[in-house]
Amino acid sequence: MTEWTLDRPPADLRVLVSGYQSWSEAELRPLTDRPSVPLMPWRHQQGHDPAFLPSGEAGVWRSHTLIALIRPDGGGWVGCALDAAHTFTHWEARAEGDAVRVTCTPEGPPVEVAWKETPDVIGTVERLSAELGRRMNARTPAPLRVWCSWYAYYRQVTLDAVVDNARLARRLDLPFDVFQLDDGFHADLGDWLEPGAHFGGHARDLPGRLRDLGFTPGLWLAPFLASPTSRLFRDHPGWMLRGQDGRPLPVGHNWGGPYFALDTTRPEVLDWLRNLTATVRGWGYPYLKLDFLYGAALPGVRHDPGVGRAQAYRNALTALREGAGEDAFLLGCGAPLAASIGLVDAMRTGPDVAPLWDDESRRLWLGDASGPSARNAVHTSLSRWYQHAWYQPDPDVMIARRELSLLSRTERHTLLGLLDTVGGLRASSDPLALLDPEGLDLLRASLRVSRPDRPRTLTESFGGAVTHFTRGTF
Ligand code: 9PG
Repeated sequence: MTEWTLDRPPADLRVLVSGYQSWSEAELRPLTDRPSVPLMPWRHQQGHDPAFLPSGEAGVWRSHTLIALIRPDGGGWVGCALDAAHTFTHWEARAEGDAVRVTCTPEGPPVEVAWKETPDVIGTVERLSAELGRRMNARTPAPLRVWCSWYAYYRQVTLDAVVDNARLARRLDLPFDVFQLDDGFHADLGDWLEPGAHFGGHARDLPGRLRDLGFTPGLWLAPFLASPTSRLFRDHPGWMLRGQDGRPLPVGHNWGGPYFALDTTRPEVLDWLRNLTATVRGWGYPYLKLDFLYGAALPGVRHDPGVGRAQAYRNALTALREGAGEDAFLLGCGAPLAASIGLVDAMRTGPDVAPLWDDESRRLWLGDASGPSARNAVHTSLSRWYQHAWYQPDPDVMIARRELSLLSRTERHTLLGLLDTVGGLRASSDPLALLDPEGLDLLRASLRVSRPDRPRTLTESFGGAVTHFTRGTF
């Protein structure tokens, strides 16, 4: 552990924290505020690092990889790990009487970190983040425009619905690059290669039809997970990450029940993962949304206890990359952020968008700002603006429809503006037949903002609003 003490700092310091994985909240808050801890225990695994949860104490802020303390004049202090391949770097800033104590604790082998006092925190955050990206050979390809089935059809998606949307997109001349099938096509969590009963077809039959319409086929997988009812689990119960009691460890609660994660320190699991992405690549999917990736980085009992969490995670992601191919486009989601640099092309940098602005009861009363809402998605991905040097950021989808949505017109336009500010991947998930002329204009605008020169600095993209951001009024 390394420690720094700031004696008598200004009273109105703000703290910028990055969160652990895609869905963990990242924010800029007065140091004296109290960070929230989700009341539901299963959210600790799904939205946070269970080994380093938010403190829940006023004035005590925890962050992964990067932390900054910002004075009202824009100066302050920045701490940043300069490598994340083997180590999760835990930062804590603690207001204590007249001082602030900052500690940095590596989980894993020692790691080089930078700690700087600076007149320009925003600029220093960007420079250190770029340095980390360079050292880890970040992949930052040109942005893509993606239609994704999730926020249109959720698990009720069918093969025909995706093809119908692709046909309509072609007819309307909507400039999508990728049509991506999300959750809902497979037999069970882990049984990716077998069709689900409601999908009305087989995922391997979709790519040809999308290609004929001029789109690149994309597919969603949660490759590290297995449901207790899956064939994967029945055939290989010994492949699961275990708890201290020796039993498969439940690693979250979704899809109507708990689920397990693969132990990626087993060579046969890495072979299985390599084979999975090679198979779907062979079906014709060069674009993969790899979701719930936190499953390979959880604390637990592994076959090889000598492999740390960050390394177990990177080995697993490397196997997926090897199977998919060097030229595949991999979007990480629900993923430890810095540990993914160099292995993914794009990364979800916030919680899910939903067709509503804010789920205030869940956020404030249950202490969980990782739930789906437009507010949570843009609040967190904006607070991670500097991560464009790590991968292409994906702030999640635009929702332009009026039907099947609680977003007001103003909220739809605000969502568009904030997604544009983050830049990176441009995604949409409306059933296209639902869009009225105004919705289509909004959708086109959200695709137009896709640009290869992502915003370099907040000042460029926010203009005068940058002061509001650094002052914490956003
Ligand atoms: C498919 C979805 C979509 C979406 C992903 C992810 O913490 N949670 O319980 C939780 C559940 C689902 C979720 C995010 C968090 O959504 O982000 O785009 O692909 O899976 O199931």
